[in-house]
Amino acid sequence: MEMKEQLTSLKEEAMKQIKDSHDLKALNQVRIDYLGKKGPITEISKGMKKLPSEEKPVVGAMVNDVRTAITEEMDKQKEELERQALQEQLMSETIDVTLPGTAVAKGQGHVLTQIMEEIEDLFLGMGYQIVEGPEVEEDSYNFERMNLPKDHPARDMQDTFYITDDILLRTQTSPVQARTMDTHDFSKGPLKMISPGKVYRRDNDDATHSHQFHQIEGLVVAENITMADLKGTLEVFAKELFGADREIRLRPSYFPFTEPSVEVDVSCFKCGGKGCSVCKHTGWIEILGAGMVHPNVLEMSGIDTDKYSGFAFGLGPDRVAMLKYGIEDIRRFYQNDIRFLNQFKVKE
Ligand code: 2NL
Repeated sequence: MEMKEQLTSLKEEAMKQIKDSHDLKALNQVRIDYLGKKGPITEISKGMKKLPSEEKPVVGAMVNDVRTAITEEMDKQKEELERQALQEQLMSETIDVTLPGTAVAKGQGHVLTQIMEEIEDLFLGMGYQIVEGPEVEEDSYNFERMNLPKDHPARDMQDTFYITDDILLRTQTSPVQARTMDTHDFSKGPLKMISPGKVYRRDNDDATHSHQFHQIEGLVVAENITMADLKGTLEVFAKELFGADREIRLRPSYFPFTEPSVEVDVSCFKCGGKGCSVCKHTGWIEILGAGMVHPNVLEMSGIDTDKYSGFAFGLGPDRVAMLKYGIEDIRRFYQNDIRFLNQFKVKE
């Protein structure tokens, strides 16, 4: 009888200690203390030999019950401790998704890149292709193909960066257009292109001159192209770039590669034509040179001038940006002062 009481109190004691175990290590210690080789349950099992044979099965069953009860309680407690540990881990790893994120400093394209892309988009919309080409060019493509033979007075050697006798830094982007005219298949349709890019002049840099600047030239060659096509195209361009109220006017001019040649003015976007400091009180701002492609230029690309004619124009994105934003020194574009560049944020 003594043994049964011993077992009952042993069970109660073990149950209490299991409940008081707050981590897996403590729980495991309880297992060793009660169910281990040197524990009381094992001791009692050994002592059973001395019991009278009728009590053996009763006490034996009790020992098994106590062992099972302790084991089950320990499994339960283990599960509970693991659940708590997981809960704590989840809590500690919780992130507040409503917290404001880290602001990422966002840059933007260079102001000249912005202007050039705006002009490119505009001409893409009118079905033009954009063609780029080398900045290091052959003299023949830069000058001769533009109707400026080697002895021509308009070809100012002083103004050109020569690398060798016949290799130079291009002074305009027209060599790209000459190369495109050479290969264009007119049976597949008209040639409509613009060529944006860097150009070079051997100048001393000052507020209005830079030895490297930008040009966008346009060229259309097809059957029945006239001055009216040129004027209509440039009118659309001026209105899209400077505002729907803009008008253009053409003044006679001279370029060796166009005949006739014109200078193109846009009515002042600042004062609307009344006269202000931007248009120097004339109401007009000069933004382009243009004309009908000189027959010599077409013929040098093997184009039949009885069948085809074309117009061409050239504009300076640097000058357009200076006018648009009131920038008074062209060198600002190339100094890359972040305080200057950051003033031309792209609108979202
Ligand atoms: C300017 C304005 C111009 C052209 C560029 C051109 C291109 C070819 C044939 C004929 Cl392939 N012309 N380009 C035409 C007129 C003006 O640039 O002020 N240039 C000094």
